[in-house]
Parts: sequence; structure tokens; C-alpha cells
Amino acid sequence: LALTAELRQGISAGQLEVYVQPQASLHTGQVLGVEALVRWRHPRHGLLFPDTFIPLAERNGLIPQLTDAVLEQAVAACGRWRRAGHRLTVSVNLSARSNLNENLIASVQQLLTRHGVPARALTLEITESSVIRDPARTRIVLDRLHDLGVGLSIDDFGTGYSSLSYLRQLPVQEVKIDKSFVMNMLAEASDAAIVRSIVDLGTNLDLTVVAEGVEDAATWAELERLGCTNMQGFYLAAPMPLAVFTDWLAARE
Ligand code: G
Ligand code: G
Ligand code: MN
Ligand code: NA
Repeated sequence: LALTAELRQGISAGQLEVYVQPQASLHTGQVLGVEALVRWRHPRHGLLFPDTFIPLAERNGLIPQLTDAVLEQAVAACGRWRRAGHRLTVSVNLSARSNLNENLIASVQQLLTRHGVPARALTLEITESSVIRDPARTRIVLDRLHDLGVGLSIDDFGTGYSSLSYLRQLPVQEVKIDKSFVMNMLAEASDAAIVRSIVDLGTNLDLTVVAEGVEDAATWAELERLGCTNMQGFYLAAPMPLAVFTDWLAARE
């Protein structure tokens, strides 16, 4: 069976698993939420990472099904955490070929209702390439999601083509500094300058700024000194299965 056919079947058979990576306040260390990161539990090849199958899904029209499966697991988990008293948010990645259309709005709305999750607890991460494909239509869909109360975040910020204009045109509340800048900021003055500029820009526009790829205490401290508010990275935790996260959270308390 070709991998594409296997993926189509695997999605229906429930082989996609959501891993989560926690995000914390840089100031207090408090865990604020998680990013959902999909894995494919392949019956023969084992656990596959997104770079091996997201491009395949994009080329073969499987992104809507994939996104639905991830949203379902992510929002369901968020509902469980919130009922257990954790006011956590969950962020879900939309791909460049995501179903940015009416169906997405309806399914997000139904999902939140079904799992009793407030819209503000869900953030959708978009990349600039997803906006570039069809800016006018994207804008309409994102405006409607924003009206629902869903949070919108620009992922991999700093790596795209026209980051700045999107901040003005789209109802975005958050930017995530791409990890390529954060990981080298202590060694490379130019990377540090880019991080500092994004933090300043985000702060001036009243956006939440999340630094990705924080791998050590020194980077954490420098980000806090620069006024960055939130972090995600191996220094806090690597992505982990949902069940492991529940234990990880309990162990931190
Ligand atoms: O999970 P990893 O830790 O390997 O993530 C690699 C990349 O895969 C992420 O940066 C993200 O762009 C993409 N990715 C992860 N999960 C999803 C998902 O559920 N949907 C989409 N579209 N992309 C995802
Ligand atoms: O959506 P996005 O591309 O931003 O997904 C985050 C990716 O970054 C995932 O592949 C995740 O495993 C990875 N990642 C998260 N934290 C770190 C980190 O501290 N260091 C490195 N090298 N990668 C990280
Ligand atoms: Mn992301
Ligand atoms: Na990123």
C-alpha cells in the first residue's frame, strides 16, 4: 500500500496521536498551556514525526481530516484538564493547506461546545505561508474564528516574507519566535538582535510573545530580561504523550 493510502486509512483508524509540549510564563514558570504536535503511530514503521507525513497530507488533500483528528484530541484533552481544575490553553497547528473555510469554523464551534471548552482556551497557530496562499479568504475565516473567541497565533515568526503586514491585517494575539533565532541567541549577536526586535514589536502591539526552542537556563534568563513573556522548549519539557503530560503536570505541583 502506498504511504498516502496508508495515511488516509490510518487517520480513519485512529492512528494519529497528539503529543503536547508545555508552554510556561518566563516570569513565574507557571504552565499556561500546551502546543499539540501530531504523531503517526504506524503499524509497521512505528512512531512517525510530522515532517515525514504532513507534506504528504498536504499534497494529497488529507489535511482537513488530519486537522480534524488533532483538533478533536486536543480539545477533548483540554476539556478534561479544565474540569480537573487546570486552566490550560491548547494550541493547534494549521498547515499551509488547511481547510481555512466555513467547515473549519463550524467544526471548531461544535467541538468546543461538545467538550465544554471556552473558545479562549483554544489557539490556532498559522504560518505565513498559509496566509500567502489566499489572503482575502484567510482573512475572512480568521476574522470569524476571532469573533468566536478563538486565539490566533503566528508560528515561526521571523522566517516568513511579510510578517509585519499580517500583524496589522489579521486578528492575531500572539507571535511565536522561531526556534532557529532563540536557540542561537546567546552565541550569535544577529540572532539576539532579531529576538529583541520581535519582543519589542510584540510588546508594543500588545501581543503575547512566545519564545520557542528554549533549551537552557541562560537563554530563559536572557529572554526574561528582554521582556519576553512566554516560553516553550526542551528546557521546560519535550513534546510528550497526553497521558505522560497528566503525570508531568501533577509532579510539578
Ligand atoms: O512535532 P515536531 O516536534 O516534530 O513538529 C514539527 C512540525 O510539524 C511543527 O513545527 C509543525 O509545523 C508541524 N506539525 C506538528 N503537528 C502538526 C499538526 O497537527 N498539524 C499541522 N498542520 N502541522 C503540524
Ligand atoms: O510548530 P512548530 O514548528 O513550531 O513545532 C515546534 C517544533 O520544535 C517541534 O518539532 C518540537 O519538537 C520542536 N522543539 C520544541 N522545543 C524545542 C527545543 O527546545 N529545541 C529544539 N531543537 N526543538 C524544539
Ligand atoms: Mn507551532
Ligand atoms: Na515554530
